[in-house]
Amino acid sequence: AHGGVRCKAAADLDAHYMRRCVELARKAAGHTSPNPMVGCVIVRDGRVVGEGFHPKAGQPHAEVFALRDAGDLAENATAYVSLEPCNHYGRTPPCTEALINAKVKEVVVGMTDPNPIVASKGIEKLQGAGIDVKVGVEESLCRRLNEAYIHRMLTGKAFATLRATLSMNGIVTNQIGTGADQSGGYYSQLMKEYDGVIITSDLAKMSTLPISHEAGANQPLYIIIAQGESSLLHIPSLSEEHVSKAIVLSDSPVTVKPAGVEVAVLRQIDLESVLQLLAQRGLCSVLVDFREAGESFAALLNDFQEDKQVQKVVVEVLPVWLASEGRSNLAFGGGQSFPLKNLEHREVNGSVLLEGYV
Ligand code: AOF
Ligand code: ZN
Repeated sequence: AHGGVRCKAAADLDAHYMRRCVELARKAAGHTSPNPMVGCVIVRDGRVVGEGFHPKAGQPHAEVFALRDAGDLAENATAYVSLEPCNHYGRTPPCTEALINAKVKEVVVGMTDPNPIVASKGIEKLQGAGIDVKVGVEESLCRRLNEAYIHRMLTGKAFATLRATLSMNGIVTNQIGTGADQSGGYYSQLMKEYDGVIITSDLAKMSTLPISHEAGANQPLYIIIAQGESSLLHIPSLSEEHVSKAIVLSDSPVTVKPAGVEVAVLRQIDLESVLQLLAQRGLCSVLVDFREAGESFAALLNDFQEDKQVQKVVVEVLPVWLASEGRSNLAFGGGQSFPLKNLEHREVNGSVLLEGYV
């Protein structure tokens, strides 16, 4: 019985340090694509001696920062990593080598890396060097952390989340809840975490582009859908700083456009080709921001469940009853009804936020 208690305590500790890895990894949210977010904690004799996370693609991996932080204390220590350590020379040398050279005794891994050039080879390499490896601690948390990275790796498409705000009577509205786009607000946080946001040219023309107000946030790439339009002269919010962060996707040649804006002409604008194009550009996640002025999205989003193009839905319900004449609801998604999975809800400044997976 004592052994059982000790085992449970050890498992609880493993989970505790892994949650810390995830917390560390999240510090780089919105900065790592096309790489995953990864955190690492080095523990020796029940004490944390090193911590690190992957800050940005091209920079060292989480393990390297944590090992540097631990210095000599990494010897005989346990390294916790939210993702399997890599075993390849990419932009940076393999983390397996760094862990072996540091003489850690044990490595606890949150999840294996879906990247085909890593896929379990990192674990095998560590085991081959005589290091104990434990895999799958707080695995669902680690998967959730990198749901977009995993999706892109497995499908070659960006992970898409559909977002909309509804009134109590189900009308789509352009307006978002009080404080939602201020620092700490849910919308500002989405803008920080997502690599890109898809909006219609109608919206781009009539209001300012959404931005994140979180400290140190990376602003998303603006993907402006312009179907059947040849002139985009007036996008008032495309200031100089935004120009490099915007791409217009059109199904017809755009003759007049704001200076400096990149235009990609697609034969046909369907969500699948858009998500493929974005993944090729290194985006892991994209928010499809459905606004009142977003009716041209309806075609894009038809059959999204059958197509498996949209992975997640975020709906904000405002405590307001809106005049309904001529207003739209979210009438797309194909002829099928289906439940959303892993539903979560919370109250944010008087609105209710619902999140679910398709
Ligand atoms: C880790 N720890 O912190 C990260 C890993 O181009 P590179 O060298 O940065 O390699 C990118 C790949 O390495 C990425 O696709 C993923 O498989 C892995 N990321 N691995 O051990 C880390 N960020
Ligand atoms: Zn690595």
